[in-house]
Amino acid sequence: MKLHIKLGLALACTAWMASNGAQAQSVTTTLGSNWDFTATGGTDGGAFTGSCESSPASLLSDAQSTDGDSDMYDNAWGIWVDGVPLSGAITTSGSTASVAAQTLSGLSVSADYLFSDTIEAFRLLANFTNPTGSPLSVTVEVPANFGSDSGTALVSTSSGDTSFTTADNWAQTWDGSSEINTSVFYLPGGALTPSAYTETVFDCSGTQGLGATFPLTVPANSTRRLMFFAGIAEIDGTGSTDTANATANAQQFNSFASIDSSLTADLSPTALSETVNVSGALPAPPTPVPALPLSLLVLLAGGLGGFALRKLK
Ligand SMILES: [Ca+2]
Ligand SMILES: [Ca+2]
Ligand SMILES: [Ca+2]
Repeated sequence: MKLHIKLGLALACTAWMASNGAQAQSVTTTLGSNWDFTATGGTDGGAFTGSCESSPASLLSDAQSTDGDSDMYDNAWGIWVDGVPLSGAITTSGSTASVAAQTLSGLSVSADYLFSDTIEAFRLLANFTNPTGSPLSVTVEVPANFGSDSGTALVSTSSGDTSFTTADNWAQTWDGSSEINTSVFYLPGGALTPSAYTETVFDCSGTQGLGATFPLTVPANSTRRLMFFAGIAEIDGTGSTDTANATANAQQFNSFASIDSSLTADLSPTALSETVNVSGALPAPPTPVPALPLSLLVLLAGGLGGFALRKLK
C-alpha cells in the first residue's frame, strides 16, 4: 500500500488510541526486532473475509525487522475459533507476550508468543482446554495479513517450489523489495495438518496474506495445542532483501530438531505432547548415575569388610 495512506492509517490509529487511552504493547528483542500487539485487531467479517476494523481481537498488529522495515504485518497471527477471534487481555514480559484465556465454543483458549533474541522469529502456542466431560470439536482459523500488500509473491515453500499446498508446512513471501515473511503452520510428522490454506485473508491494506484452517478436536478434560512459527526479513538478522539467504534460513523449519533452540528449549514435555500439529522430541536430559540399591550396598560393604579382615589375619 502507498506510504501516505499507511501513514494516514497510523496517525488515525495513534489518535484513536490517544482518545481511548489504549496502550500499545510491544516486545523488542536483544537482536533488535520489534513486535507490536493490538487488542483491537478484529474484522467486520471473519479470519479470511471482510476488512480489519477496531473490534476486539488480540494479535500482532505489526513488526519491525532488525534493519528497520517497520511494516512486516497489517494484523496477523490471531486465533479464530468457529469464526470468533481470541480477544483476551494481552500481557508482555521480556521476550514474551500472552493473551489471557477466554471461553470460545466451550473451550478455554489462550495464546503464548515467544520472541527469539537470536533470530528474527517467534513461536506462537495456541492452547485449547476442554473442561467438560465430552470431546469438543471446533474449526480454528489462523490468518496473517502482510505489509507487503499488493506486491506479495511466493518466494518458496517447504517442498522447494512456489506452489503453496497443504503438503507444505511453511511458505515464504515478499514484495520484491524488502518485506519477507516466513509462515510456518505445522511441522512434518504432526498428527493434525491444516485442512486448507488460503492466500486471501481479511482486507487490511489489501487481502494479501496467508491463513490456515484446522479441524480441532479436544478430548474430554484435556488440553490440545497448535504451534506456529513465523520469521521476518532474512531471519538471521543480516538484512531484508536477500531472499536466497531467507530461504536458506527457513530450512530450519523442516523439523522440530533443527529450529533455533531459542524457540523450543523452554517447552515442557507435556506441552509438546499436547501439541497436535508438531512432532518432535526435546533434547534428552543428562543421564543420571544409576543409584545402587541399599541391599547391594550392604552386601558390598560386608564383602569389603570380610576381605579387609582376611588381609589383617
Ligand atoms: Ca503494517
Ligand atoms: Ca496488507
Ligand atoms: Ca509447495
